[in-house]
Amino acid sequence: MSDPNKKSIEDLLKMLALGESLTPSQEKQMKDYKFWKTQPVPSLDETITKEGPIDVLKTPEDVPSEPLPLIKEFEWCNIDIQNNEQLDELYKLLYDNYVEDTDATFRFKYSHEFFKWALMPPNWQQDWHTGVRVKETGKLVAFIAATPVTIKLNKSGTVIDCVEINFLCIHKKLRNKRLAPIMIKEITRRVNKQNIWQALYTGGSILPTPLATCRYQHRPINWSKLHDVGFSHLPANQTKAGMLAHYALPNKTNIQGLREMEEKDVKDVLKLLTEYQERFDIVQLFTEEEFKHWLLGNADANANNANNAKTKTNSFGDKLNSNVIKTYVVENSEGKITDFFSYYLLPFTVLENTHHDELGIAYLFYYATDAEGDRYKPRLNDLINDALITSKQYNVDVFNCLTSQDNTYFLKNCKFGSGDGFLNYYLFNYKTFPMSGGIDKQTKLVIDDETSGVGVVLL
Ligand code: MYA
Repeated sequence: MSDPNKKSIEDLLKMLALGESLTPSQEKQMKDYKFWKTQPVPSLDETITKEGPIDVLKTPEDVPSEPLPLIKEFEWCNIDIQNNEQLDELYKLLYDNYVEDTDATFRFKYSHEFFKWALMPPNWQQDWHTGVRVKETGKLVAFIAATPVTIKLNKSGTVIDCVEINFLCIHKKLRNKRLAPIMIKEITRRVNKQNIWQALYTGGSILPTPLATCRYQHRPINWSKLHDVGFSHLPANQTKAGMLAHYALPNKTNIQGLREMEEKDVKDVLKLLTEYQERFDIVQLFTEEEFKHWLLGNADANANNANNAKTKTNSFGDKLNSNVIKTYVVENSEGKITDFFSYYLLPFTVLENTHHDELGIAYLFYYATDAEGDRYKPRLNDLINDALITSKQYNVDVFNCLTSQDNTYFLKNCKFGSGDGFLNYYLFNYKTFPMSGGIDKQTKLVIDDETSGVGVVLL
């Protein structure tokens, strides 16, 4: 029988979403958003009739040069991601404060390599890694990051240079003191100073106003371990052996020509993705340099892993294999890249469990195929099934994705299940037509075999 005190995968997923969906009685109205109602974002009840920017009147010269004032005990700082001590400070802030886990049984296990990958893509800026310290002690108590990203809205063909905002975190002791609006206004100032006026961000909380909402999906890889740590319960009328058999995966991948992506593939894979992404409403555009970073990892961080025994080299002696991002391509017999998939790894530390101290988690990232028509759905299913199989070698215990991209074409066959967590997508200072996000607006159930509109993947 299932133990009601144990966490279910749904709880895990809810936690990953960093927020929960609100019941209608808990929903705030626009007037209740004291901060957000002052910002250039669509209102909650607004029907979008035309896409476009909201506030267009400013130039960088109109933007103040000085940081926003903080109360006198605190000061602004930049976190130097290349400095290991400062990375450790960021790690500690996020470890203790980023995720609300009431039982304190698990935490995100960020590595230096993960931070470098997430925060140092080409054209990253030092002063977009914004922290707040206590003046007297120097203790880091808050953080927010912006990274450069180019977005394309396919319906209108509009390309927007914007930033992605992530890792907003305030120390638990400083919560509910209206520091978040100051952090957001300060990062807005720093980004605006660089003549950038739009931002993309996601969150579990409902704010004015999501352009799409996606639902978390999870696929157990190591069911018995998930059960051991209390993440999966045994459904009624099922046996452990039955669950193991249900989720069992072979050790060998199925698709012929599947191999790890190498640097020489960057151009071809980018072309494949760019063409594939035309099916979505909102997509990320990449330069080759950016694509290399996001799909093969941060060169500096990978180099730092040179002593790592797991690090492999290819036949040219190039260092392969970031420990964070895994990308595989399918090369056909004529040497053409026909498909690819990628996922990133961000494990949990498991606390106070006698058998396990870590839980391996993979998150689906970008993928594409040139298969069309009747071949499309079976091909996506084969690709993702191979992604699941490859993930076993990296000790992945659960493979997660959202209902974004065209994921609803494979969720069922590949044995993903819906979690309770939802992820809302937002654009700052831009109105877009709403997108389905792969779920029914009312029932929140997955809409099978229909594109979500959301082609962009945020960490
Ligand atoms: S999402 C991850 C967010 N982080 C966490 O969930 C970690 C744990 N939680 C915390 O550290 C704190 O609870 C945070 C709020 C920091 C989240 N996004 O200071 P307060 C509004 C936006 O008293 P606190 C990520 O990183 C809230 O509605 N706004 O609250 C993307 C209220 O405003 P209003 C949020 O709990 C971040 C006000 O803040 C969020 O102490 C994207 C209350 O402030 C949230 N996740 O701290 C940020 N949570 O009165 C936006 C609460 O109106 C970027 N609030 O309801 C916008 C674009 C900026 C750049 C633009 C460039 C052009």
